[in-house]
Amino acid sequence: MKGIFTALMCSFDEKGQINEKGLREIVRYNIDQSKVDGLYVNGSTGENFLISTEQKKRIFEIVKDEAKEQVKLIAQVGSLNIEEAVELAQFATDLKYDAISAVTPFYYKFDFEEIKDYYNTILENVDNQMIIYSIPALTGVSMNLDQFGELFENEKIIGVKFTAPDFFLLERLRHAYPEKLIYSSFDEMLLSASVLNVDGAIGSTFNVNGHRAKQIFELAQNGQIAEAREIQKVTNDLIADILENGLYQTIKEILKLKGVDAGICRKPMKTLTDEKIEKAKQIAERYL
Ligand code: NAY
Repeated sequence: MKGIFTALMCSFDEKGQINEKGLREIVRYNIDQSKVDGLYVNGSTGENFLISTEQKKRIFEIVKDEAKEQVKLIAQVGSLNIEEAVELAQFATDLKYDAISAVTPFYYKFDFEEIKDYYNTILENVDNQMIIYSIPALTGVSMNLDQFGELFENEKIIGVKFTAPDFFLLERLRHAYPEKLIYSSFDEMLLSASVLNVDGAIGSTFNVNGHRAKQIFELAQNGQIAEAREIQKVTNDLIADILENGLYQTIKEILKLKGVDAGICRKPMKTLTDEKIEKAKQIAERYL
């Protein structure tokens, strides 16, 4: 379960329906061209919070059918509707996903006991291993070292997707829980996290830049920091341009330029203007 995992995009058509052919092409591109170690399915990048339960299940099915056993698969099942989370966790487990992951419950200001109960409830109902998905900037939910430790007492919780720029907490977690899996999840901070000995990374930009993420991670593991820094620099030039132009939309546009039918983002995400489509082309030509 270690290594570089793409936070997988999903291809949607103008009506917001899943474009199965396009989704299969995205999976293939990640496995065959970028050679990533795994896929994180139905995360933020997969527009998970914009789609129905049936669509989430269909995406799990298509991705598993296309990837088979070629790479590791993590199914993000988190939901404010706990029955939906359990249903998706069972569904992905039946499909033989290697692990499930659940975003911390958000919107209502749940206290820690409620968050703990959410994870334990999902895990009581499913025979699989869980990776906590912590992304305070989007959920407003921050947990401290002791709280992570309390969640980790459940042996089925095998790690955390740590999507935060808090390197103090990251180092403390690494030190305190050497046996748990820690995935760094801001692609622009991959090298810094790798130096702290994370087990892997999960990222949206890996859909187009997975090959460089693999290089950064492997060079850092070999102690070749200067070389890794060069690649992180180019990576961050790319990420800065992508973020300025529109994150998910620009990644989809770049995939299209690579011959992958990545479709468009679901509303209320907007589509790119002609000017931004042109900019995406320039970004692809410059860096990819
Ligand atoms: C997800 O579930 O798809 C992720 O959280 C992937 C992590 C990404 N975060 C978001 C909010 O998209 O890869 C990062 C991020 O896009 C990247 O570092 C650019 O800032």
